[in-house]
Amino acid sequence: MKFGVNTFIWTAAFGPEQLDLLGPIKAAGFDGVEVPLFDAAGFQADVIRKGTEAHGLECTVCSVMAGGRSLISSDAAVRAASLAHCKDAVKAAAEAGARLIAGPLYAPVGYLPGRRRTADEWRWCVEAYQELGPTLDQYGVTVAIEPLNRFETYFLNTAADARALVEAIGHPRVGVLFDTFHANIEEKSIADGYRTVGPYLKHVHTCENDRGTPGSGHVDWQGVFAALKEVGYDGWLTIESFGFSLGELSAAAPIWRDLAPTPETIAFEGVKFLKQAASSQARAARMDL
Ligand code: LER
Ligand code: MN
Repeated sequence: MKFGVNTFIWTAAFGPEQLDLLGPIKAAGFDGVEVPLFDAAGFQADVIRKGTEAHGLECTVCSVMAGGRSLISSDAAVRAASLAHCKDAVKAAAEAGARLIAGPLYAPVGYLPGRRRTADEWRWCVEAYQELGPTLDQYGVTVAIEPLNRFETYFLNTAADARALVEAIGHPRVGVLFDTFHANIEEKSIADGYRTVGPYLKHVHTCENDRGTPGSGHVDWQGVFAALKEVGYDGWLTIESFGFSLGELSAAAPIWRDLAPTPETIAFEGVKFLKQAASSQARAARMDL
């Protein structure tokens, strides 16, 4: 498995001013960084590629539907523009050297119309991803769709629904990002959520129940690592938390207090804990044999 950190902990954008983050991230033992993509046009693929390569880091991309975009809008023109944006985002991610673009790529985070999703919305989402498939193949990029908790979306909340969605899409480069923070709110058992996603699991956000330092709260990490082993997951474990100045994302995924003394505490203490938890799980699994 590979360990990553989402730079949302520090910043909403990643450009030349953020390159100083990469040395300490590498020194803390991470294999890669996850960089934000709100708008393909403003995404600094070249800076990211050169910066990560220079530090021996890999890169994944976390994206959200910003600027009024939605793949499930009742307005066909909005859906078409949003799909075009997703195609541009896939190309931009590939230019940055990323093989994975992940996030709640269906509706804006925090969009809550006060009703359940409709069959039309589900169909529009399936059709959009089926149309995105050839672009994913062309650029060798996988997309991992993230269910969010009920306070951040009404469209996709659970492991079961995320699996049903990617099964309906039926493209090998479309899978699920499953985040322990959301699962802690929506699943009866976080570990069983990972078992439900099973073979469709393409990315993991390893977050504590309050988005503080992994290992400092009540997420059942032993259970999570056992489930990841059972489903044969060998991808990224990426720590995600949010700073206070991420524009519309700060409003939609709000954190209004310090969860640790510094953002670095969440990332750098968190990765130590996750590495230890992963290796003790591996030891326990060997002893079971
Ligand atoms: C939002 O809560 C989240 O988990 C992110 O991965 C992307 O917005
Ligand atoms: Mn997440």
